[in-house]
Amino acid sequence: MIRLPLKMSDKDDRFDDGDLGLALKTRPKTQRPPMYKVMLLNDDYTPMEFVILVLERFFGITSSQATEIMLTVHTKGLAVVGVFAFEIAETKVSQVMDFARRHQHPLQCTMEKE
Ligand code: TYC
Repeated sequence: MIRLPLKMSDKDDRFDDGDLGLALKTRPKTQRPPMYKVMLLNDDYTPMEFVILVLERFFGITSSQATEIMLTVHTKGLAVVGVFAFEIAETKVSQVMDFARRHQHPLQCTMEKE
């Protein structure tokens, strides 16, 4: 009788040495950098149109999404506009705060570790 060599296949669990399971359970040495939520806060004076412009200009958000987010801030008091790495979040906050100050609006933008 001629014995054919056994064929190794992914579906044949006799050849499953568990490497994949081990790899998944092993903690990677590299960690992801922390991410930061950038939020807009409501106030009684900043015009709605200005907030929409800020969202479009600094966050690349479409005008219909920007309107939605602005209304969320207006009704709930604040909303997360985006989540970024530290330096990008910091830049967004500065850009928004500078732009609002230059236009003499009290709009507040803050960031918080996720
Ligand atoms: N509450 C403001 C108004 O009624 C509008 C507004 C929305 C202001 C969002 C700030 O982050 C803000 N004109």
